[in-house]
Amino acid sequence: MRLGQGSLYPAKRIERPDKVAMMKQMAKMDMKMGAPAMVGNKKKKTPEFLKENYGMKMDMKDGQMNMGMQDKMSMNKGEMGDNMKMDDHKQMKMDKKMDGMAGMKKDSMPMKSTEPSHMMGGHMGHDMPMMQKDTSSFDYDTRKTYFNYDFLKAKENTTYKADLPVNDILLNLTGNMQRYVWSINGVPLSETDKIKIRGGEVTRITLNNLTMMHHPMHLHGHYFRVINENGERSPLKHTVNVPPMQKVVIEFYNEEYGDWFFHCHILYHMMGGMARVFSYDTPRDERMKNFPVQKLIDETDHYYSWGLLRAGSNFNELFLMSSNIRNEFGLRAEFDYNKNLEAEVNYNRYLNDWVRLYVGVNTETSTPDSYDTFNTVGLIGVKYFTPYRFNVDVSVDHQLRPRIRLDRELLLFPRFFLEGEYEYRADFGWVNDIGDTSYQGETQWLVGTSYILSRNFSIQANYNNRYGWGGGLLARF
Ligand SMILES: [Cu+2]
Repeated sequence: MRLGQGSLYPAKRIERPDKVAMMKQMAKMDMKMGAPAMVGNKKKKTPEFLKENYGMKMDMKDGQMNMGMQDKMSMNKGEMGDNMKMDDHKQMKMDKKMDGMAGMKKDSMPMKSTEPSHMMGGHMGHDMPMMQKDTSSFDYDTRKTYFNYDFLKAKENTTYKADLPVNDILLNLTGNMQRYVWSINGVPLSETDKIKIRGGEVTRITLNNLTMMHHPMHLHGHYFRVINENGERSPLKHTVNVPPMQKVVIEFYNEEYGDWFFHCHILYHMMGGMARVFSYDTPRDERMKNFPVQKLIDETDHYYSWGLLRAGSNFNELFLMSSNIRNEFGLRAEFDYNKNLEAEVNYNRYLNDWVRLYVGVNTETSTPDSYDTFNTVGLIGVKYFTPYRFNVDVSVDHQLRPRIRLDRELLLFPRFFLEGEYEYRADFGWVNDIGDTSYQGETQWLVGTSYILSRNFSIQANYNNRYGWGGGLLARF
């Protein structure tokens, strides 16, 4: 069916991306992308440090990319040998000629921004699957109407008096897709102070997006200038979108009072911590008495709970998890049908995005096939989610038995997962009596596959060296 008289344009054919090649390519580029959502050491990892060390280092306002980056880009472009991309560039050139000067300026913006977007398609590191969705599906090259603030021009001069003092603030937008923690300058709202705004001076904020998602940043109670190519006629907005790996400068001058909320308007990001309170350091509005700032802050640091149940013919396994930004409570239990059981509860404290320390209690049946005796130990350990997505867990219990666990899940085909798990625990007899031997080792491993049936259910099959072959259901809730 066709509505209207407009000319028809065929949908663009997009080649199937070679994900393996893209991954290789990304691995070669030694870019640190995605600044941490939780920087850990705030003194060392200042906003300027984050800006320098993460991200694409593209300066959209100056209209040029950082040289180092550009070199890598062009090199990789060549290696890709991507026909599709060539075509786009040719087309770009043609469009420019036809549109003349005016069009050229506008075209040149999205073009610069498109390079990294393509490259990002096979983003390396921790956030790969989500990223792909956000960037590669959107072809910036051919969409000249791609949202661009340079299209907006104020009707009159919006500049402030030139002699006003200017307070420059750098706000890097940061986040971690794996944990879904979003923050500013690597610090979520719940762990920071208000940003002081002084009346009588211009507040100029550089929003530098170090994530692979768009963040429409919104400031309550103010209109700010979005500095663009229209100079003194830069438009006034209360919300500005900051595209992935790009920078937007805003400024405002207001004689307001009290506190004003500034946040990403993707509410999931706001709830994940991507927000700040701007404060004029004057008393808050009386009417806000029942809404203390703490209430807002708590909103952005909720506990979320989820679980996983593996119900199998050989053994069953249950995971329960409850976590906010810094803290996590976990339960893991496995049991078979012959009275063998192991359960562990732990409390984890995140030091940064990938590392957590934990304490826990582990209990397991110490006589095979019987619930008669249990060995219960307290333990302390560290978990690390590594690049290439391995979970590493090293701990020692109060019987001085070190333990290492490794696991990895791999999406092999759409809906089809491969998983592997390995655990080794040694006992050197420092506490326990292990007889004449110098040490005893205990290994447990599992390889398995699962196929996603629905949001909550998968079917699974696995081999566990303790429980043998088996299969059944996997439920997520
Ligand atoms: Cu956001």
